[in-house]
Amino acid sequence: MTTFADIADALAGQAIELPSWAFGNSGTRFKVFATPGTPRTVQEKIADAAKVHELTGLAPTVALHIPWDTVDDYGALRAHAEDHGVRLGTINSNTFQDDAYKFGSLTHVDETIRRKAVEHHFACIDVMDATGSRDLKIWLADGTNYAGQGDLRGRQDRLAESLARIYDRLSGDQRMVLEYKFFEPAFYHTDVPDWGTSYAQVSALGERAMVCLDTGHHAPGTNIEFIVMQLLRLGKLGSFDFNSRYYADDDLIVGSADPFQLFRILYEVIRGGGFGPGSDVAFMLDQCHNVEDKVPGQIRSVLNVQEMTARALLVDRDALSKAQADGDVLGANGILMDAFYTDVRPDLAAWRESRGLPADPMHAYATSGYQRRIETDRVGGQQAGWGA
Ligand code: LRH
Ligand code: MN
Ligand code: MN
Repeated sequence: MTTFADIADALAGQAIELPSWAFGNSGTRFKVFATPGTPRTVQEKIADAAKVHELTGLAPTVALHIPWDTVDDYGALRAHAEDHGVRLGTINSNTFQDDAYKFGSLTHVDETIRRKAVEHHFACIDVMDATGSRDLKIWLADGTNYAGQGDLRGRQDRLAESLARIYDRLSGDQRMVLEYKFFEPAFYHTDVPDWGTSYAQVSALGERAMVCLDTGHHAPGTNIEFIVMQLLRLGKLGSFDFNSRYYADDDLIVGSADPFQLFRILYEVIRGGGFGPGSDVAFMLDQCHNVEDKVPGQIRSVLNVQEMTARALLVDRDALSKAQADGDVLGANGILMDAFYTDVRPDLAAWRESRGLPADPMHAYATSGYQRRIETDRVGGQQAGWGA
């Protein structure tokens, strides 16, 4: 039997990166609702992220999206983050909002467009140098809408060449993580649609190029934990973008739609050595809060990840291995389900208090007065994405 006391130390090392864009207003193509208190600047997004970390101890870094979070002085932004008790994390590039990229960016047939996209990534690496960030995250909207519209093979070859130019620019311990997504905004084909394509592309680059797995970027019914297992087995799982989905890339609060799936994913992460000392898998959120308040939305999200991590750590792995070896189908399944059904919330509350954190961070936020303050102080908050 594994008990909560056995896993308490392992939990202390957990870190979940918050996306700056989760604090901005977001919505669908039908409507973006303005939420009172929304940050007006990237500095205010960082202040909100720091509040999440202060109350949970779980979110020490904030990811930026360039150009959404462009500032003149990244050294000053880094100092601003550190003054608030957090650090700047992953730098996300963006080649999906410029007219030039209508028919592709790193895959475009026109060398001048490809160069523009590659140079945007060089600029992102300059930002990383100033912020001290380790990871450059690349997600491409590149793809086509109609069969025959593009030469699939040629686009893949140009992608390889563009990525190599970007990879060569990295220095020190900087890494590139390549995110895949099976559709949207392109609907016929996407140039990096699946983990296999991402894996093939990053493997050709070298050790510091890895795959980013966004949980919302798979077809319904995909066994995501299997992909997690395989990428860890191959040493190529660089990072997660966590969120929940019912239908497509819904970007809902992680663990809200299917907590059991989150548990199964985290179990494979732990089983595969992707959690704890010696692992460099980055845990990030990639979510948008369309109708709920954003700061508590992020607090709920990191707590959900923590809770499912605790349950996954509780799996009695020795007993599970034995049941598996014995061909004890229902016994093995029962061991996994026992851990999943364990209510760890009282233990986690006590664990937090023993570390000087509020037992219930959601309640602590609700009674802190922070939401009222930002609603009064900030008028005209921004849409997610369109930063300072
Ligand atoms: C694409 C994506 C990617 C982007 C983010 C805003 O759907 O998941 O990670 O950078 O959304
Ligand atoms: Mn993502
Ligand atoms: Mn997405």
